[in-house]
Amino acid sequence: KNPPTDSSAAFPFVVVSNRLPVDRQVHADGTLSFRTSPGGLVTALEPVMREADGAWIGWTGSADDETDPFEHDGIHLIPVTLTADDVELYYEGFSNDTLWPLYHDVIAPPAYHREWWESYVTVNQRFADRAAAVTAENGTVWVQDYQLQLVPKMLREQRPDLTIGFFNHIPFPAYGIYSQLPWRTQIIEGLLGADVIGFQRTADAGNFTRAVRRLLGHQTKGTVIDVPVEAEAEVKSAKHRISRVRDDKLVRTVVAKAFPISIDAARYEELARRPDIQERAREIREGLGNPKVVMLGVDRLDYTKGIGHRLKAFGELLADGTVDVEDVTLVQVASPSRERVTAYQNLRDEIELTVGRINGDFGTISHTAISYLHHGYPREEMVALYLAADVMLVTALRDGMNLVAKEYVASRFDNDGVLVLSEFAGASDELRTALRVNPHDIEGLKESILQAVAMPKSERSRRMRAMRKRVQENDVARWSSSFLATLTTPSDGLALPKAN
Ligand code: GDG
Repeated sequence: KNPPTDSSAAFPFVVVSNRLPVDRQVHADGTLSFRTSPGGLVTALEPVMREADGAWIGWTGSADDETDPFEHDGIHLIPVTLTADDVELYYEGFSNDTLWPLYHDVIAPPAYHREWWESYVTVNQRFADRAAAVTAENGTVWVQDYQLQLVPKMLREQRPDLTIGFFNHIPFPAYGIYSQLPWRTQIIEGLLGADVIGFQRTADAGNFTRAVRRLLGHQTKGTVIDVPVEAEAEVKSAKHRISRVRDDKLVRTVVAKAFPISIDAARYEELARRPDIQERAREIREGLGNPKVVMLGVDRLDYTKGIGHRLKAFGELLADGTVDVEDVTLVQVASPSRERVTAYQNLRDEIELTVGRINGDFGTISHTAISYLHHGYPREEMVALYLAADVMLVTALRDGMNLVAKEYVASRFDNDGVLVLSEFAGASDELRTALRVNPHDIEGLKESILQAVAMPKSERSRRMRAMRKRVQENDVARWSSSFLATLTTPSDGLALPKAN
């Protein structure tokens, strides 16, 4: 209906995410520049973008920023402006204080405010309009994550010629939880505007499909959902996804299935093999007083990550005398996150109080129980930490995937190190030889930590080899190519007879 408005800027492949994959930097002299932000998504999509002459639509991260579209490292970046109000209502409010806690099994109570929802609709429409304006005829748009769940439908309404994909990076909750959301039907309808909806785990895709049946009554079969075609315009386009069902009704077929995300595994191994990074790992251990066992936690400071449960288990092991502060030390990197949202401010206070207590109770002049670091670090330093850690603790209460678990595994080319991994992180579906734990079970968690600390070398190596194989084979390039293959090559069985 509305072809691209500017043919000079008609991109055949467009990615849409809340944030652009760059960070804005303000220099001492007041000038601005952009630096590619390190992340798996950029790494995965960079080659695809270059080959397909793609564009990326998103926010620069600064309120009221009106930067014009620009090219960076060979990718076309198209900024969407968010006002200070949008940031407060759509981003900090609805995205991070409604959807985030709701989708993570209400670990923190979600807040429902109608003005946050209204802002979510307005901002989603702005992203959809932008995508509609710059995507070439019959092009492909890939929308990312929970901040933009209404974009697929809004985009299809304007541009039925497009192939639209959506990937949800966080969990999708069971219906009993999802159904709390006052706007539950609108969100499901928004997502169903896509041709393929990707989730981290099979269970997430199942939860979504059940919500579709419960709320809209659409027929579903396995990973395929039949969505009745409403607008005549939809029939003309993307014919390969339209089929005729009972009573001569036309339906669009939408696929909802798991595509577990991953990391650039080779890049992590390459860093881990660098002599300077290995030297840095030795320095880190020395700085900690060369304890027998270094344990590590790396998380954004978020209530979903189970940092408190981890600290509780470690504190009790020290109190029981099962573990000695001279032998075992815990390094906890808690990178600052969403610092303007109250739940995050409270969490920080709680964690820092606990760390202070444990260190006060059990530390000695020469040995600290917990080295707590409320900073972000360069990736090189993260890899040095992974190499320095005998035990990696991932104790999330709910986590879409958890890339830290995969990064630890990818870095351990020495086939050593033990991963303690929550069964509530998506990664536990794949990393079957990790020591899998239920972080709510503090006794069980303590036992797993002790098992990790005492694990013989041969067992560590056997478990790590199996995990490494998995992460190397299923890296992030494989993730994006399998999603895009499903998106762009619909199965023959769904084809509409030529006569139509
Ligand atoms: C969401 C989902 C899903 C952390 N601190 C520093 C730093 N990091 C890096 C880690 C890792 C990334 O940030 C965190 O990724 P996670 O997957 O662990 O968690 P979320 O941020 O919650 O991500 C999650 C993911 O999306 C992808 O789909 O797996 O479930 O919640 O890469 O290394 N990196 C650097 N310095 C730090 O201080 N350089």
